[in-house]
Amino acid sequence: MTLPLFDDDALAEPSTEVLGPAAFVLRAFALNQASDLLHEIEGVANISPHRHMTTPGGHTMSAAMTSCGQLGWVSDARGYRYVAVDPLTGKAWPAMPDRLRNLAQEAAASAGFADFRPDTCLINRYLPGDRMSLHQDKNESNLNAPIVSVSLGIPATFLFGGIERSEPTRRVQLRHGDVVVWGGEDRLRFHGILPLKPDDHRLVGPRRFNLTFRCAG
Ligand code: MD3
Ligand code: FE
Repeated sequence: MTLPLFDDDALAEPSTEVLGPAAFVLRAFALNQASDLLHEIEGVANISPHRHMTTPGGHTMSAAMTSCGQLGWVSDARGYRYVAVDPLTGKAWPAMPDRLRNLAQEAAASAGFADFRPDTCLINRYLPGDRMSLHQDKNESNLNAPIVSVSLGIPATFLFGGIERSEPTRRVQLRHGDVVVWGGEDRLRFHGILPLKPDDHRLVGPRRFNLTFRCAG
């Protein structure tokens, strides 16, 4: 049987979808750890709360963000960058919980990337209607390392394009428990998230969390 447990969930049975030469969707990879992961996210957000950052162009991002690990991602009028101190609290970002790091490392290994040691995890929180416009992730110092992303909560339509913004995009549904690994030649693909539809996840509520593990420093 490969039916979802609930409509919002990844297929309950793990499977791998190949998106590119070095990009893989690991369906349901994090499904059985979801409630532990949500507790870890809560612990991080109790120290460094989710907040809406401003883009260099002066727009407010619709997803709210926080980070854990040695570095955290920030955006403001001066640009996008990774910093060791959370500008909201004036303190170091909360440490990356072992459970989160281990999950990311296992996902990377099962996609063929051994010894993935992320130094940051960006935690995006989306409410219905929130989106993320097409972009590349290239502020990380080590672009040879993959990015591992974990989706929790209500589903989202992920857009993934080419190395040039003008290339066509594919749509991939990301559900509660899905993990995606992007490395190699797929690492610099343009990607984004369409506005989330109104929905309510029985465990997470009317929201979606996305964790992205990176080697930024
Ligand atoms: C493909 N987040 O935080 S995760 C981001 O669902 C971001 O919140 C989205 O894009 C989200 O930067 C998408 C999937 C993802 C993450 C990084 C990638 C796909 C990627 C980097 C390169 C190529
Ligand atoms: Fe991104």
